[in-house]
Amino acid sequence: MDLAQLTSDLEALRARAIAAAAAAPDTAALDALDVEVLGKKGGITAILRSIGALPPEDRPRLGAVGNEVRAAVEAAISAARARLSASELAARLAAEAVDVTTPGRPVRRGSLHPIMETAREIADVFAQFGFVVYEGPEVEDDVTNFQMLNIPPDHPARDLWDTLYLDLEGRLLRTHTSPGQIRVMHQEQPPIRALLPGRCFRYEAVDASHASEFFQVEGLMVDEGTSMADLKGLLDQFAHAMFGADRPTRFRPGYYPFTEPSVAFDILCVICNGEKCPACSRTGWMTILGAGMVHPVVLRYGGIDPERYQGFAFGMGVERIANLRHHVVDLRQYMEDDLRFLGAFR
Ligand code: 2NL
Repeated sequence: MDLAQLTSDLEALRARAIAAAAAAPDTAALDALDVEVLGKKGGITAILRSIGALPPEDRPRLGAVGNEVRAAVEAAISAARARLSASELAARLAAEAVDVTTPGRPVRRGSLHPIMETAREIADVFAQFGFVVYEGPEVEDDVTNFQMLNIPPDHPARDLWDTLYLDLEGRLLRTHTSPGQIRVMHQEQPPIRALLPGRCFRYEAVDASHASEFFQVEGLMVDEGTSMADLKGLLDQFAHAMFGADRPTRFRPGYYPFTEPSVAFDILCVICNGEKCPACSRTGWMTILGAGMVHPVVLRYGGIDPERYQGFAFGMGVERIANLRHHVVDLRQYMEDDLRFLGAFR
C-alpha cells in the first residue's frame, strides 16, 4: 500500500460519491450516501485506516487528501440536499394544497314537520281573532273524554270512536282534544276563546286514509250572546285565510252529541272548483271541519251557566287540512320520515 495508491482510491471514491450525490433521487438516498462515504464505518475512514502502513513522512499528505475529499463530498451532499429538499417541499405543498374556491358541502337545514307547520298556520289565523292556545293531556279519563261531552257509556255515538283504553279505571288515550276544552271551561271564566291543538288516538287499521294517531285542532268560544252567525263569520275568515279569499264556503247540517245544532263546514272543491270530481266524491264540495253550538249540557259540565252564556265549538283534522293544501293523498307519508317528502313543504 503506497501513498499514490491510497490517494487514487480516495479520489475515485470522491468521484463516485459526487456523482451519486448528483444522481440521488431523494434526501433519503443522500442520508444513505452520507453514512456510506463519510460515516465512522464509511469509505473514507476505511481507506485512511491504512495510513499506519505508510512511511511517517507520507502520513500527513494522505491525511490532507482525506480531509479534502471529505470536504468535497460533504459539499456535494449538502448542495444536493438543498436542491432535493426544495423540490420535495414544493411537491408536498402541491399535494397538500387546499383549493379555497371549492364549493362547501351543502348544509341540510331542518324544517317543521308539515303537520306541525299546518297546525301553527291554523293557530295563527285564530290568534288574530283573540283565540289563545291551550293544551290538555294525551292520557285522559273516560269522564272528561266522553261523559262530560254528552257521550254517556251506553251512548251509540261511542261507536264513532274506537278508543285505546289504558286500564279498567277509565284511563284512555284521548280520542279528540275536546276534553282539553272541558278543562279550559273549568279553569277559565267567560269570555273564553280557546284553541286546542294536539295529538289524538284511535284504534284503527292503518291505510291511506286512516291512522291510529292524528292531529286535531279544536276551538271554543263562550260568551254572552254568542251565535251561529259568529261561528259562520269566524269560519269564513279561517277558510279564506287558508284556501284563498274568494273560496266559497257553506254550512250543512251535521251531528255531534256535544253540539246542538251541529254543522259540517265545506269549501268549494280545491281540485275541481265545484265541477264534481273524484276528490270531492262528485259533490263539488269538501268538508274541512265540524262545528256547532255547544250543547247546554256540556256547558253545564264545564261549570258554565247555559242560561247566561252560549258557546260555539269547532274541530278539524290537521292532516286533512294539510292534504287539501298540499294535495297529499296518502296519510302514511306523514309518518314515514322520508326527507324528500317532509322537505317538500315551504
Ligand atoms: C271534527 C269535529 C268537533 C267539537 C269538535 C266541542 C268541544 C266541546 C264542546 C262542544 Cl268542549 N264541541 N268540539 C264540536 C264540533 C265538532 O269536531 O270533525 N273534528 C275532527
